[in-house]
Amino acid sequence: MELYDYIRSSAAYRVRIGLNFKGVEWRTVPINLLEAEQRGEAYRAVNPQGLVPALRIGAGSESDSEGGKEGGEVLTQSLAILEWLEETHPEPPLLPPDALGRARVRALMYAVACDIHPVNNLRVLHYLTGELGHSEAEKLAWYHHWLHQGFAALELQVSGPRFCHGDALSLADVCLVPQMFNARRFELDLAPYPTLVAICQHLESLDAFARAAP
Ligand SMILES: N[C@@H](CCC(=O)N[C@@H](CS)C(=O)NCC(=O)O)C(=O)O
Repeated sequence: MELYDYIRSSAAYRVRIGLNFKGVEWRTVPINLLEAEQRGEAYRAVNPQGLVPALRIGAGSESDSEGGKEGGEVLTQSLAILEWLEETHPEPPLLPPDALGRARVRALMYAVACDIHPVNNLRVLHYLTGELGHSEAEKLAWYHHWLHQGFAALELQVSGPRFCHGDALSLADVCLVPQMFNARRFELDLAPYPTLVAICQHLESLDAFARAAP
């Protein structure tokens, strides 16, 4: 498998953790977000959204005679990729065996990936300081505001002290660690979130997470 990847992308980081945890073989295809490669024609042919990650699966399955394409299928959206990975590589699991547990894990992962992350994405922050003319300080205030709102709720929702849900690794953990990494980069005060910090410290010591880290 080939992962269209940028080292500091939280969404790509989630998928790197998932791929490592499932023990599949993959290689990275770097897309430099700082040089706007994600918006270039070549990458838009892979993912018209112009966002990383994208995962190419089954590469090489098409013959060269069919237009010399890279072959295979391209999956986009980190959560869809992780769910696909879970369905096609069920062991070791990243979702609990019970329906209630799965709903809880998905609620936590969506809280991070659908509510916290999108308003703090690179293109949103660039729009604030570019077209809308806000200062770096205002950008940081925006980032901290939305992170604090999201993390305050998450701190109350996670089980801890080792995992977000119960006593096993799940997709919620896979989403939490990259968001915490990002929060540290933007110098968010994590003192109000001792449970999230403890979970993250534990997860970052695990092999699949350590090898995925930026
Ligand atoms: N919902 C998407 C989000 C993907 C996304 O926002 N990726 C960011 C990096 S974390 C990106 O490519 N940003 C490029 C840009 O903002 O121009 C997913 O989960 O895959």
